[in-house]
Amino acid sequence: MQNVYFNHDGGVDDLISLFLLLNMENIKLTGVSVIDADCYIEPATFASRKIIARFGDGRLETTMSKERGKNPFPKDWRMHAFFMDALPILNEKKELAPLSDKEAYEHLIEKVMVEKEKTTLLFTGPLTDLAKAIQTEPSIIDKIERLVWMGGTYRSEGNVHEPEHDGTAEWNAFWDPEAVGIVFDSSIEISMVALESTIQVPLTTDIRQIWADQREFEGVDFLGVSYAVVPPLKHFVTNSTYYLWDVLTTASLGKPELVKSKMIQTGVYTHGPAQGRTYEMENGRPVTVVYDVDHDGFFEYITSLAKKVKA
Ligand code: AGV
Ligand code: CA
Repeated sequence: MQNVYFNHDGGVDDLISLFLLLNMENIKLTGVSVIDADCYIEPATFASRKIIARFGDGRLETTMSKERGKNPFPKDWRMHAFFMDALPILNEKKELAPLSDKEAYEHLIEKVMVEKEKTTLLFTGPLTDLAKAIQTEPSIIDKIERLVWMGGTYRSEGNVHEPEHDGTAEWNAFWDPEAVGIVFDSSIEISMVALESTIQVPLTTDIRQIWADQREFEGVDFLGVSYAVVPPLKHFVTNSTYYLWDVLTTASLGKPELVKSKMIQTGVYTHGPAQGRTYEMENGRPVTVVYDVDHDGFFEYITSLAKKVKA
């Protein structure tokens, strides 16, 4: 059993990650926090509490971050949280898992410190809450097994297409580049699931069909319906093309043999037109970066986790 604390930002793949984590046998979730980045925080928090109540241990606490980023996410993407919160499957039983009144960084510190064993941190949004936690309570570092983060890229192209930016950054890093700098300056072991691996798992119509074919399983239907709000990759990649970024990151925790990683020495730009860009440099901060994934094995794994939930 590994302890996992999950901080996410309420996108479709963040919330599906929560759902899948609750169905993994080798993982004990110790807390969940939501940050107001690629979502609106109220529906994203409600959706999290409903997912936990329906599919998990109803005592698991969720909390809301009060942090704000440098570069806001596009509104269209943030709206997905309202869709997720409104899904009938999450509202049928009118159950809500508990909400903590602590701020996310305090909740993170508390949940890590209270466990006897170390905790793995899973972050599928910006690193803002972790940066604040290590600045507030540096002693948590000794109790962190490692950080598994969806963010960054070492490709020449990122996924930020915004005015005054050069396009080299990944969004979670771009939202709060300084937080990435603070976490890189700490001694926490870091595994990054960067764009080099997530671009291998786009949402396609074939994947949708696999889920549609198995919708008699309530969990698989939940996957299919959730991903219905985002466009599939059909003709060419656009700014709204959806990949299974966070779900791949979460799956790499539950089943590490699905991915291949390599060590990179890194830095991050915190200001200017490349802000949020992670880059390779000699004598930089060592991180492990996932660069390859077993595509079919990954989709089989997540679909099999979802199949555990029958109607
Ligand atoms: O950069 C990927 C991160 C992931 O944590 N997010 C979405 C995932 O939750 C931002 C993002 C990039 N492109 C997007 C994003 C898109 N087309 N739609 C929604 N979010
Ligand atoms: Ca996310």
